[in-house]
Amino acid sequence: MIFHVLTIFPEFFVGPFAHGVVKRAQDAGRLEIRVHNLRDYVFDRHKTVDDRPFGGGEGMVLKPEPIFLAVESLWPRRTARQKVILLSAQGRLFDQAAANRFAQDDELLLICGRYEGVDERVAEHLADEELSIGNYVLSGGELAAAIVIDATARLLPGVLGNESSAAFESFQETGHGEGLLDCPHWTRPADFRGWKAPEVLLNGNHEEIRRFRRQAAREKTGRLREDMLRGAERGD
Ligand code: 9D3
Repeated sequence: MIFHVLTIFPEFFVGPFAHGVVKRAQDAGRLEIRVHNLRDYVFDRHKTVDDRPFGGGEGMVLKPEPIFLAVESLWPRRTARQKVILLSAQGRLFDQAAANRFAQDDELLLICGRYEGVDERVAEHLADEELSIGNYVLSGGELAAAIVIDATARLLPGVLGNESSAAFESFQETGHGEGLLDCPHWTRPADFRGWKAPEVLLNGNHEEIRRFRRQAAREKTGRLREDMLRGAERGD
């Protein structure tokens, strides 16, 4: 699959895609990431990407023309499997279900918002979806774009090496059913500074281990993610 990123900070993306699963996906030819500089699509004398908001107020707003021009020049004839995603603080929350959907697409173009925001006509008439990665304030959409690409890339067939593991997680299964957090994990040493790994995990009784992990996942979900437990009770 091909990801396009449209940004005023193209150099931002050198680091995030040079490691781990995203690097391997690119090396394996499963994933291509093309970063485009929004300023390459600005043709006015002053090379301005932003302007003051109508109605007044703080900050600047990304102008619509360069963004429309960029998308139209990358995709002169856009198909249904070529999606435009606007990353903004005002978007719907990105989640695992969205990553699963994106992994089915051929080409995705991520527009990184900056400044106070993006002219609303981009959301209304160009983007298929407007997404936020969480309820906190970032200074732009670049980190969000890297996160969307990471979450999607690892779902692509052949990327994790283990086909079934991606499919498994992509249904948001934990192995303990019912949408809980993953169970906690321990490794050697069994005794680290007097803090012991649970004995049950060392005894080789797989049925007992399975029950322990399920209970530990429930306990941890209840403690850290009450919202997920309520979801599990509702069955969603
Ligand atoms: C006055 C309110 N504004 C700033 C405090 C709103 C605002 C404008 C622009 C908040 C954030 C941004 C820039 N953020 C993004 O472009 C962004 C974002 C985010 O802030 N949080 C979570 N996901 C995303 S995706 C893009």
